[in-house]
Amino acid sequence: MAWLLAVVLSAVAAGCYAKDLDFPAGFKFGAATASYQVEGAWNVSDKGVNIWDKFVHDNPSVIKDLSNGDVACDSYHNWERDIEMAAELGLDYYRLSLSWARILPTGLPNKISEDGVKYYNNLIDGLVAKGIDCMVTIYHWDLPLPLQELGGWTNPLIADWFEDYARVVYTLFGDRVKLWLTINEPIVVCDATYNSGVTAPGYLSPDLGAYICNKHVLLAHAKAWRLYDKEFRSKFNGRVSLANHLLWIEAASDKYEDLAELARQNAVGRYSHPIFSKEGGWPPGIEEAIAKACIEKGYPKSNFPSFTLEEIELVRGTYDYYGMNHYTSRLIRDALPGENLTVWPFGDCPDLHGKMETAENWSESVVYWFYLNPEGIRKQMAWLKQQYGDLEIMITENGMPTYAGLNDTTRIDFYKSYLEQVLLSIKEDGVNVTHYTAWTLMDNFEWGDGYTTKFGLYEVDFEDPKRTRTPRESAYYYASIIKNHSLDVPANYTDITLS
Ligand SMILES: *[C@@H]1O[C@H](CO)[C@@H](O)[C@H](O)[C@H]1NC(C)=O
Ligand SMILES: *[C@@H]1O[C@H](CO)[C@@H](O)[C@H](O)[C@H]1NC(C)=O
Ligand SMILES: *[C@@H]1O[C@H](CO)[C@@H](O)[C@H](O)[C@H]1NC(C)=O
Ligand SMILES: *[C@@H]1O[C@H](CO)[C@@H](O)[C@H](O)[C@H]1NC(C)=O
Ligand SMILES: *[C@@H]1O[C@H](CO)[C@@H](O)[C@H](O)[C@H]1NC(C)=O
Ligand SMILES: *[C@@H]1O[C@H](CO)[C@@H](O)[C@H](O)[C@H]1NC(C)=O
Ligand SMILES: CC(=O)N[C@H]1CO[C@H](CO)[C@@H](O)[C@@H]1O
Repeated sequence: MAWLLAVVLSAVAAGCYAKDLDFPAGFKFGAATASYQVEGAWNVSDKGVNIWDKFVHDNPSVIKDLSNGDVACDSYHNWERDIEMAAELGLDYYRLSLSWARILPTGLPNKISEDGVKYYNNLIDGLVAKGIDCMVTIYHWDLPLPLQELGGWTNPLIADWFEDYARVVYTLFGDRVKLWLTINEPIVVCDATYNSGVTAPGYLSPDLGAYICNKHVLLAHAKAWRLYDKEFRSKFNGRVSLANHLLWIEAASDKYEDLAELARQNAVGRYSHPIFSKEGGWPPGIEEAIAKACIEKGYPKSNFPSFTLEEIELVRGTYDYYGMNHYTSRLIRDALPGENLTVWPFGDCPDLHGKMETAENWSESVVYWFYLNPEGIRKQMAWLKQQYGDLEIMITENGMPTYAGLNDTTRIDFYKSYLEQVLLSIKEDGVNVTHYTAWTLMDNFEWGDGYTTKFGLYEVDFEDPKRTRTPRESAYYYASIIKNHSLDVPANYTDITLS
């Protein structure tokens, strides 16, 4: 009888295994890009200049390979090919971003560019015709230059400028776009930008810029969400959130648990608590911690802005789901006296005297800030649920960098290991994850790394004027996951036809 029992048990095990690798019915897969990283055509027609155009032209040496996004993937001209790739992968949706200055050359709605609108209409219509939904980011870092010259995200009026821009794009595209993200990664827009000076507009403002910007992006997001809720939701029935960049932070040892929690509130909470928590406002402990840091640095009082009660209510609850970009993890411990602390977000945590480390068994990628820790994505989502309740989570970016080459076994392993953790979140932790977005559809201008590192499912030949795209092995793998609705993909998955 033993052999029969063994056969039955292994059949049960195989059955469970297959089932456990299946995604829930209705789970959706997408891939993402961003306007400045793919579009090129920086000076066509009446497009206005944005802060990335100016930053890379004025400071070519800040980009590793001295490159820029003037042409990038030339998606402005290759949009039909982009749609074809999205379709052959079987994507349920494509996440793209709108270039503010391409639509509103002055940044303000006094003038709408016909050519800019036509480009996005072609792209959106083409996707819809193939049955692919659009997830549209309204702002992915390319601020029109005239608004930057008035202070950009440090000018409180930005909330109104952004609301006006949002009204234009909801009006133009809202009939076909049902998933909106107001702002991509505000922690990069604010903290990385003003604390490091190495992203556009390249303006360093330590201890001040990031804090002011932090408040203004929240107000801008909130106004754009409320506008949709009030004037567009009943007509278009879409959903709006923002995409936060979440670095998962753990204590380096038990004695740093409180520090780790404060660091999570600093990294995630400053851009989430005001929107997603029941009570709203800044996260617990943060105002006090930053005030202390400011006084220590010699300021007479805290540089961190407070919210009025009215502002707390304006921002609180302005979401229809949680949009999460996730890449990597860190361990945190107390800094040693005199220890050199680098700045947020991929450095240390100077305001909290926290030193970041990585675990020995997290393998390195080709990018200095990126270590692989698949369990981090699951722990991050469990933390979100514990903090903000049972929200719907859409993973709006996840992916890994490699060097050039079509045989990207490490990327396949990455998607497999991270998606396994997503399945565990859903099935073991009861987290309501409904969307997964691969970053990125194709290689593109990777900000400070230029074209030296590649995140694409498709390789792009940047030497070729046509910017030819070729599927990597990971593209076949991802297409097969989507087709199979499971991580249990057939062994012959590379036989799928991609062009
Ligand atoms: C646009 O920029 C390119 C460089 O990327 C330049 O060669 C071209 O002359 C510019 N076109 C116009 C109309 O200014
Ligand atoms: C501190 O770290 C920064 C960034 O890595 C480096 O440029 C600087 O030289 C370091 N300073 C000291 C005193 O080690
Ligand atoms: C790293 O080691 C920890 C502790 O042993 C373990 O829980 C975790 O699963 C390991 N992670 C990886 C990526 O191997
Ligand atoms: C997940 O969230 C969506 C949207 O709110 C909801 O329709 C769905 O029922 C939720 N699923 C679970 C398993 O809670
Ligand atoms: C890709 O590389 C791996 C590891 O080097 C190798 O096992 C595999 O056969 C290669 N696949 C292709 C299609 O070349
Ligand atoms: C893989 O092999 C199976 C069985 O031979 C076949 O039915 C299926 O069509 C193949 N898949 C692809 C993508 O060619
Ligand atoms: C839903 C689906 O197509 N499932 C298939 C995934 O791949 C495994 C292994 O080839 C098949 O057994 C499933 O039927």
